[in-house]
Amino acid sequence: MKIIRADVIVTCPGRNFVTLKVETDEGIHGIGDATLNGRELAVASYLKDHVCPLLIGRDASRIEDTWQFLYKGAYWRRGPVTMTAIAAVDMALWDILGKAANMPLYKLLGGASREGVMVYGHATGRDIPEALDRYAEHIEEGYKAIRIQCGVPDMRSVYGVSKGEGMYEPATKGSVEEQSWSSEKYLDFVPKLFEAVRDKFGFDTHLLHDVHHRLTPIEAARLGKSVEPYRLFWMEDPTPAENQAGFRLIREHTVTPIAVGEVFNSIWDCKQLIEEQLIDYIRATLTHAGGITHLKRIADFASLYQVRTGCHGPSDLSPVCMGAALHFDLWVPNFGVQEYMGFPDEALDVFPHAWSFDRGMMHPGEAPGHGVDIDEKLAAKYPYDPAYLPVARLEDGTLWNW
Ligand code: EZ4
Ligand code: CO
Repeated sequence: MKIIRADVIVTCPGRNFVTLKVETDEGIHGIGDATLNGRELAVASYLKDHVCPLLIGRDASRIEDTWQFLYKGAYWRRGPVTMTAIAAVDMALWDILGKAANMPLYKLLGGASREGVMVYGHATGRDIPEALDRYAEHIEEGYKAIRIQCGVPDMRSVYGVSKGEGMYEPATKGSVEEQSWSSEKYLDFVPKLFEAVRDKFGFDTHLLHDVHHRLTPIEAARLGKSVEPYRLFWMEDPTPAENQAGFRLIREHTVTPIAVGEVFNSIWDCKQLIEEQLIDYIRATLTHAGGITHLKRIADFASLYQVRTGCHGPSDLSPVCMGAALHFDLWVPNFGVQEYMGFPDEALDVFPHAWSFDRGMMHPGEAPGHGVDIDEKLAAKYPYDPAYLPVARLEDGTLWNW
């Protein structure tokens, strides 16, 4: 089965997505997600100008060899743009293989390890009462795991909190939004938020929180220690992870579990964090970390150290990634949880999908491949609309980690 075409589709049904479509001489096609929020066209060009021509004539079933060819063959290894492009090819080829075998992807991977995939939703509010209302709604919808984010008094804007009504979307059109940040105000406030959740709802739901890279290691250690009574499922990205050894400092002080890795693109980004058991959950995701082929490698390595998966699943990864991730999650033995932010309605129409949601649990469905397709005619109605992620500055104007 030979690849005869590979096309990149850029569309904006509610937000921007980049999709790779690979076609074979047997009439089977597969698709992969290539979305890199705020830098979409760099990946589109990497694929169109450099990768797609190399795919023509290749055997579509040689997935591992194609991965190695694109990784080693570029000479310039790793990086989010390269690894997202490779991921899109990989996802599309697994989709094709599933369709050729008439099997859902999770069966090709080794079959289901569980009945369904526990996902966590986002409860966000401008203040504690609003955040608690959103938390209550998630409990009513059946969520077993809920992430909570909340505005901090006297701080202009906070990561994860929508400005108006409706879904949280970090990217803004036209220009870069400047947010402000004070670690002192946040650290004084956020334990009160978790206390309010546990006081009101008890300990029956898994409680998650995203620090979004804002603290220094010693501040993160203080946070983890101060919130131990509220038994978080995880605190996410407590500090930037370029310096993996920095997490030793956090580990010396707290038993609050740690999740890291949504910005990672390779097993090398995770290596020290995993082998020194400095984290509990690895958040690397299919689209940004080299697809099924590479995420399998990361998960197997993590399993040696009892680190479990917690794949990134924001609305800026397309429904294609969501579908493929659910197959991965249903199979992966060391599964932890899957993030699920939901999608704009227009995006769900552009990407017909086999996956389903029922009371906080998701299932990838039984369609062959990863079960997600693209309606190209509909996609063409939503042209690319450039948007940027925000930046954060300290109150004196210093550029900080967003
Ligand atoms: O800010 O995907 O845990 N989820 C997150 C996300 C990221 C966005 C950036 O594009 O941190 O909401
Ligand atoms: Co995050």
